[in-house]
Amino acid sequence: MHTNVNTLFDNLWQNYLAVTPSAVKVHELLGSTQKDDVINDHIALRTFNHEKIGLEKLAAHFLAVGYKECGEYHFEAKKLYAKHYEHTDPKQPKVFISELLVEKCSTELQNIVNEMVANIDESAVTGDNFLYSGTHWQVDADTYKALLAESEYAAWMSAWGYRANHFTVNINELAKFDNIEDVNQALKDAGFALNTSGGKIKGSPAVLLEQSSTLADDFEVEFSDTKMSVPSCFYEFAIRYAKPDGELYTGFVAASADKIFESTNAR
Ligand code: OOG
Ligand code: NI
Repeated sequence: MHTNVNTLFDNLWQNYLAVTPSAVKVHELLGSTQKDDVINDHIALRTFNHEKIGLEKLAAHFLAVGYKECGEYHFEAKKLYAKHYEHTDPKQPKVFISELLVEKCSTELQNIVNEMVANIDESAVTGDNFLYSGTHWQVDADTYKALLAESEYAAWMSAWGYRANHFTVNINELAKFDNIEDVNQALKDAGFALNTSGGKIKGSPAVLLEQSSTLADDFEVEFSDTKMSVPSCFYEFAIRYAKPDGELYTGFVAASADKIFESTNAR
């Protein structure tokens, strides 16, 4: 496990950039006049609720560098469960970790996932690089498609594994923008495709959080039998509003998160 939070995020960022070429363009567009470039509100990771690599196993890496568990979220239809974590230093990005509830899925999916997970070396899970170690297995293109038919999330995991699936621009900290509509317009003008599931803007000032996101880049994956481009990772944009006590809301909104997951759907 890492002992330094900045090293952990630097590595997650480099690993994310390697399959998300549009992320650099997002920074150029939104952060170019700022000396500190873009501040990230949060990142997200995905896994399966398998004992060996469940969300608590991923969370342990963040607890080790000063994070605390905060909220939990349920996604019935997508068969997902998630928790979010915050650092004692509020300037560090929040972390959203979800897991697929595999036992709620078909036997076929369970068999595929069990085979993937069996390939993970137990000792790798606590290794420094686990959170940006990608896949520990190789599925064939038909297996990817079979997973996709049942769970886009499971298919994404089979192709990309352990890595940050998105970073999130903290709009509150941007110098050039002070609302999400203008951010979305600038992204549209620059040619980015946004996730429109549930509308371009998820949430509202009433729930203290508004979010939007790009659709994931398409990036080539080497499946066991062929190479194929599939959705990799995306960028999210979030603006937070103050609670009655005057402090910005720091949680997530399940109804919005449900739609953000769809940023890795095929275009
Ligand atoms: C996470 C989706 C939820 C948010 O900010 O609500 C989310 C994912 O796609 O893995 O990021
Ligand atoms: Ni997010």
